[in-house]
Amino acid sequence: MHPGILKKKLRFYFITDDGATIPPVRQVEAAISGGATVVQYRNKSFCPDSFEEADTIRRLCRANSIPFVINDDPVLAKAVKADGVHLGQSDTSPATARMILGDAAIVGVSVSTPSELEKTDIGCCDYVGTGPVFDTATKKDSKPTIGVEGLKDMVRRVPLPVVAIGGVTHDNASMCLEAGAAGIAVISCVTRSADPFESACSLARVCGVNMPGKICLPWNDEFGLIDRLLARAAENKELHKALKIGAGDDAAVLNSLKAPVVTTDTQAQNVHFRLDWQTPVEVGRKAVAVTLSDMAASYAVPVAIFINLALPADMAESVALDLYSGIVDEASTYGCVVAGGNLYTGERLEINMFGIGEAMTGFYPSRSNVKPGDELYCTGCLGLARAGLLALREGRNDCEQAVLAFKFPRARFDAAKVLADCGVMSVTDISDGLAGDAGHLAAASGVTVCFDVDNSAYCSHLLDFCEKTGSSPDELFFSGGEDYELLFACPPETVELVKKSLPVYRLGKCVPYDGVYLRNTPPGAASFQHGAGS
Ligand code: 3NM
Repeated sequence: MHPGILKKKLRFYFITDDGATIPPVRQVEAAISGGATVVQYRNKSFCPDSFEEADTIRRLCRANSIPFVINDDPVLAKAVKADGVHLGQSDTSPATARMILGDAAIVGVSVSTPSELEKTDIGCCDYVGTGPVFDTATKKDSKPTIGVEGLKDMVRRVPLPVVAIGGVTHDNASMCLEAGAAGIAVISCVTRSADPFESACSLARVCGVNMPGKICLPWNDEFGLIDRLLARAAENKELHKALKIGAGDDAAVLNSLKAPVVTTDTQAQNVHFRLDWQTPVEVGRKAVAVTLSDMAASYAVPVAIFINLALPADMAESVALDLYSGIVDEASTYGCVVAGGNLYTGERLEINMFGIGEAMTGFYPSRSNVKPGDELYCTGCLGLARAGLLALREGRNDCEQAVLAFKFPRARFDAAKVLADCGVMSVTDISDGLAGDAGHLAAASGVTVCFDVDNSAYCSHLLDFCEKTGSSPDELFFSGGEDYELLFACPPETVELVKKSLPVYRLGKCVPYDGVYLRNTPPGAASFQHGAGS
């Protein structure tokens, strides 16, 4: 987890109580619906029978996008697939915990005093818990209280986020935050309160975090969920005229299409999107735009889409419903109906989408139609979506336009219509980056593309991003993927015709194949390949 994101998640840290009258699962429900931002499972008498309890709490945390940490034991954390572990001074060392759980895990450690800090290898940790700040009856073997001054001193010394623990309540939590703590950790203030939910809400208010008011439950009712998804898909009645039989039956029946065009695409969690960067609605919208972009590049008008959805068992039902809302809304902006789909349990959220459309014209553009002498152009800003991805990865909040370009690409049917009307014969959408997609055109047509890019092709938002981050505009322009602008090649006189209706940007020209497909690419320009976590 990115340190900036983890720091926010540490704000309201709830720890389960193995001595309270209400069971830990109910405690966690109250804490999460009241606004807790991270949950630690602490059970000093853990036995194999407790495993189910830990697993239920993990599923609740997952469904609510809340990190789930296990107290003391990294092996147990691994076994219950927790997001991390919190270690005491007498537990396994942070380095061993890191080895067991891997780089992506959250590793926290309790440090009470400067001398403990000296002995602790915090280089392997993500945060430090410090206390007891105030008197506590919950931890029987607790150390002497360190007070707010002791907390301040630790905040000064520790180069990681510090979470204040021990006797923290709504009355003193703000003192801890003012002392520089990234967050507060509580047990009894929630678990021993007459109303744990209200108590969590009061703490959330002091911490300045959102109070959801309810808990999201993991989906577990396939047929019920399908009905609710279908209800969302049925919202735009007008678009359903494209169907004789729509979603909900064994198969959809479409009104006959003269020249059907079919395309497919997959968006997979942690490969194409991340739910800590994008909301489910945003993910749904982008999945549609990306799928339909191929159709725009084929000069087809979209008619219907079908969705095959893999949902992790511990994902909240609300994620699937929001995803579908994004899908239905985005599809309807292109006049396209959601005509059916399928649902299954998968390891990660995956949206496999199929689009069916109808050809706009009597001819089909193809990557293999480029002729020597054609000019190479694109329909909009390149590299900005990749800049947005980098900004999200780095947790930057000063690159709004770049992030918008990454999150909300458009399938360029407007541009495709102009190119089709002007008779442009060779088009592709830029999903892999300019160098990659120009390479595809060149290889399919057996020509060489000589780049000679107009300065005006570099949009101001891209240049602004590069100035702020020290990135290379050339590298992003040539290698950044996912802009979904159209790349096209045609004779110079056709370009003049296109320019009357559409702003386009010159990238170079095509010449007879001379032994390489691409000439004049700047150093480092390579097609973007999806890797884990991209
Ligand atoms: N660790 P309450 S104090 C689990 O000082 C724990 O490291 C502490 O419970 C430490 O919020 C503590 O009920 C107990 O005071 C916190």
